[in-house]
Amino acid sequence: DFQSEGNMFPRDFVWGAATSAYQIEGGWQADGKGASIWDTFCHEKSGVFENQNGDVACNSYELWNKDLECIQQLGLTHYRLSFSWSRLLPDGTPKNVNQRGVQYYNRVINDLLACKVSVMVTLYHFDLPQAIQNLGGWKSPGVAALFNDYAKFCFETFGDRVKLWITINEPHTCAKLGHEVGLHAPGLKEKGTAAYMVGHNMLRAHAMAWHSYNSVYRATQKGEVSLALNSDWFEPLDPSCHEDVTSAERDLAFTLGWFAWPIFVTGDYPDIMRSAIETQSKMMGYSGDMRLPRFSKDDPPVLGTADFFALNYYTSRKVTSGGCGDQMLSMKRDLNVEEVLDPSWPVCGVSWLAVVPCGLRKLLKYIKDVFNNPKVYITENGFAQVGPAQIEDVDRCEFYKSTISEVAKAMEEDGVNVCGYFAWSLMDNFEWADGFSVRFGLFHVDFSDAELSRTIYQSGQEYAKIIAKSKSASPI
Ligand code: GBH
Repeated sequence: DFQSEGNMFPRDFVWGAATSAYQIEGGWQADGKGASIWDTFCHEKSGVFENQNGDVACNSYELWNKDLECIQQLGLTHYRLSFSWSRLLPDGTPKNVNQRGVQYYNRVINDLLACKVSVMVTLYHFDLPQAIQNLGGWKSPGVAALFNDYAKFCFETFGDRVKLWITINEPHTCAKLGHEVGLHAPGLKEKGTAAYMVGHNMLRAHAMAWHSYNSVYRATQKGEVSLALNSDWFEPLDPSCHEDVTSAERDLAFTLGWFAWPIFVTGDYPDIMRSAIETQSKMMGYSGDMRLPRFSKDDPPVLGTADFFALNYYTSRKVTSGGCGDQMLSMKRDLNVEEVLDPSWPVCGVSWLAVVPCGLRKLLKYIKDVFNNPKVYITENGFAQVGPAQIEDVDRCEFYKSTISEVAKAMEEDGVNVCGYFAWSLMDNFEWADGFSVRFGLFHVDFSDAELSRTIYQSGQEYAKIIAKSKSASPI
């Protein structure tokens, strides 16, 4: 049995923390690395907080040993990192391999394994090689085959040691913030069209890579491949109001369902998503190509291309109908919901992050029921600080304790097959459009100090305690 404090997880439960390349590495042009769209986006001053950038970030490219010390101090069983595609392949293709980049990730992986820490690698966490953006980026159908080449290169080079792979992190965020809202690189604001095309090409890219692994590498390497999907938990503002209920369903379909339905349920997008988009196309007299594409028989099938479910969960919303002020075609108009926060939910540092640990339990139960009871890894979950850093982050300690206890309840009481939990993030880092003003770390990073010194937060100590307890008190 699991205790509610979360100290009775199965013995093989995965306890991790996560980071991503652009957010921590720095070394943006060290040793032959090619530029990525985030290098370009930041240098073009596209709206990042105080025009900050990830040129140096936590300098993990040079200070990896410090990160490893942090990982050991927490007692993690697993570390989730991402590869910088353009560090390994500066022009995006395996025609030119940057051996210094290969050496860097070899060292990281080998050091982790030597310390008995297993590795989960994300191949793509928002940082497309600029050379591929120049060919049209994720909007262009050809990107899928290029991604597949990159993925095969990584399986071939690192797959003898890496057994957990995430192809793409948060296609929803890449599509929406990168191509609809313009808050992320490449900063496009092509409302109501580009994001669906990008999402489609990401699904095609993911599926190709999964099939490559499945047919060429799985038998010898014996690893598992999935993609990390982010979703809030959405529930109706008034559960007795039919429109609120369908609005919450629509929100789930447009966020999680967009990517999970094709992979886990039908091989196609959710009906409610397709019909909502088609209705708007007609209403707005849209005469371009179909906005939400169809999957082609010429591509490898997407259905069944995940060996586990990887979930990034941060927050929850109450949903009610209407509320779309957009006069023009847009994703927001297609979705046509209004999202509100329950007044009882505390909002941590960043405005979008209401703290709702019980929403994670509900979302996990939903995933079990709707996506056929998959193995689930929570690949990201965390809590942010804004303003002067506080090492004694009592509220974040409470956050981790209550969230992990909700995970235990999901396992024990709802029978969800949760295999692991990764805190976001190992350390404070470059928080995309928020620059260094928002801190998600279990370790504080002093960005004003040339050494970029890492100091454990109280929440880091709390997490280490939870892990230690779990390891010593496991029932199985
Ligand atoms: C994750 O996304 C990312 O994978 C990770 O790199 C990042 O550091 C972490 O979150 C913390 O943010 O600005 O109002 O448009 C989490 C999912 C989806 C949460 C988009 C923020 C934007 C809200 N994100 N959402 S808004």
